[in-house]
Amino acid sequence: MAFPSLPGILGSRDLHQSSLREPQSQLLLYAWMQLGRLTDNRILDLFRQGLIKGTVTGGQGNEALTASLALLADKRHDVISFSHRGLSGHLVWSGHPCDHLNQYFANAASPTRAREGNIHHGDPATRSLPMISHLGAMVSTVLGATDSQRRLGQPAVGITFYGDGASSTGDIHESLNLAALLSLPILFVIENNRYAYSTPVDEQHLQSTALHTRAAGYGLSSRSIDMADMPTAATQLADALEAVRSSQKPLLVEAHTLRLRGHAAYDTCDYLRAGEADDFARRDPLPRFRAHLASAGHSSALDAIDADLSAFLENCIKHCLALPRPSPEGMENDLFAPPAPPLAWQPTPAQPAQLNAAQALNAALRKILSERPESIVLGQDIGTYGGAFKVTDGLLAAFGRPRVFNTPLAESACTGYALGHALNAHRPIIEYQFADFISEAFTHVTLNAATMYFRSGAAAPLVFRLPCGGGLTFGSFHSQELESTLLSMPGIKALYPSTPQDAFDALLAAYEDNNPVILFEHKALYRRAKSPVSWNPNYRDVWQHRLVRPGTFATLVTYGEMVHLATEALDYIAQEYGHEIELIDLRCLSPLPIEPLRVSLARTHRLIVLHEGRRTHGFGAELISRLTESNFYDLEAAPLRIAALDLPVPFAPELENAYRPTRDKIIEQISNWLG
Ligand SMILES: Cc1ncc(C[n+]2csc(CCOP(=O)(O)OP(=O)(O)O)c2C)c(N)n1
Ligand SMILES: [Mg+2]
Repeated sequence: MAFPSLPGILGSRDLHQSSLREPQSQLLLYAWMQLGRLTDNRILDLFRQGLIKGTVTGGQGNEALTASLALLADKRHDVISFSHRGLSGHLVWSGHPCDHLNQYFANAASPTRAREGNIHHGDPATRSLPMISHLGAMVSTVLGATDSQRRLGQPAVGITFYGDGASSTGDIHESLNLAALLSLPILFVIENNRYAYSTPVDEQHLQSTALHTRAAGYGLSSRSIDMADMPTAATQLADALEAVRSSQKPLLVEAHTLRLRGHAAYDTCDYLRAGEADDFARRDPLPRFRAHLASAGHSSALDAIDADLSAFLENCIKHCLALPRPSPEGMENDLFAPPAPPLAWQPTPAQPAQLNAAQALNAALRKILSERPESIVLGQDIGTYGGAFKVTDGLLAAFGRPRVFNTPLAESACTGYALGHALNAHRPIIEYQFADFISEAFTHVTLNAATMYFRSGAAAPLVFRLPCGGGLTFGSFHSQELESTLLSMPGIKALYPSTPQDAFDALLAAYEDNNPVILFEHKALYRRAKSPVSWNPNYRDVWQHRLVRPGTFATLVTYGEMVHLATEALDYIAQEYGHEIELIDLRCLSPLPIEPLRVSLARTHRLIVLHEGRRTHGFGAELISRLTESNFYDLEAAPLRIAALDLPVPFAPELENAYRPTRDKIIEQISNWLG
């Protein structure tokens, strides 16, 4: 069933700076603003009737800002992210109003397939980046997608909206700095509506009406625009947008805007100061703009627009209320983007070279950078210095900036930036100096990137390289194994190679996957030993386990550095006890290749799980649960779990050895288990 036809006045979604003075342009702008207001008002009614769930954060009072910029933008190239007050902008930018109503109704055909609610959507195909709730997070993602556009030679500007409250988040500050450093054409727009939930802006910042002055700290220009007076404000926005487009530099605009219905549907606004509500009503741009147009002789045109839009909106609501509800069927198949065919790799290096894991990863990065023009490599100190562990040694010299570049010390924004690239046309490989520092980017990794495909249908091909693990006396903040923490969040794939060849193969396999993939790189393996590394046509096998040694007495499952410790321990056990224990290197931690473990266990009847991470909530808990569920009647003994102590990683070698599994402790625990 086709959506109701758009009224004629909504026939255009483009406004040009030069035509803003023309009555037709102003009526068009008014019409889109009015559609936004009417829609937000009806959404509130429908929410109160129980026909819309979740929460409703209305854009009433903010229409002038988001509709103007959406109309003025070049929608063929530009990138945008709206805030939770941006419905008017969404309506202009893409789709039919019914698409956006479907999102609110959580209908089957909603842009997020009902997997996200309210205004948490976008349109990745037209570079409207789907919003996540975490305030501030969308900004860096716009930076990345805009940079990706620029690298493709597109004359794009990125426009990103955030509130006065959000402007206090670290992500915003990291993003302002990053945009300044990379000289990105970004229009940062603060929606200063004087409140963040119930907190007045003067409890947010010292300069409550001059948030834009912060730009100077990053070497950026800024402007302040009062949105009350349209069309003057629209002209000022057009000038700001044009300034970014022509200068190709970031600009911060503080728009003094309104939040007329409080924070959300349930907000009684008791916290407003005396007279403030009246002041808001007086400054409402929509009736002021209407009065301005009426006084210029357009009353009957305005009346006709209002009537047409109201009738159209009611038709849209009726239409959407009759559309099918979502079904959970097949939902679990949509966590990951479907497998893509292998990339057309050159079969090089054909001759095996003796490499350690760091060198193997370097070789894989060189291969990717030389064969795949869409690849970029970024991280702290990865340029001239070659990375803290020299994995990126020589890449900057060989491939140059901007394909290989140092990032500022800003894991969160740099991860969002990489995600923006991935959503557009590039495939970033981002190195975290130590795995531990990914905690700074937790939102972007586990909520923004990891959920992207499920909630928007957009693939996010990204590789996160994590030098992890201990045994090197680096203490609590440079030694952690974070696989169970990160992988308890759905939507991330993960590989954990234990040999130089697997490291080489894993990087290629991770790179060509259409999902965010974590590559765990145990630091002790970087220089552990050299072994032959060459092009392996079966490089995709790293998504499966590797049988390290066959056995009949028990199955030991492990990964990473522990594969090597376990090999030594099992040699000893075989000699001392005559028990041949099968050793499986898991290699892939997500999605978990569980079936081969079941087959092995059905044959050996005993299970040992070994990992370097902590015991409680550790990865072994998941492995043992799953295998016990499926193979309970095969088991002839209680499973043995060998893991680190439930402590922060201690520093001194004596303490760290007591903390994490060692060859001798593995032998001791298996011996005790044998009884
Ligand atoms: C990082 C983060 N912390 C807390 C929240 C909960 N929250 C949602 S909206 C909001 C207030 C936002 O204020 P502001 O940025 O000024 O935007 P406004 O709602 O005023 O448009 C808060 C605290 C959130 N979404 N994200
Ligand atoms: Mg606010």
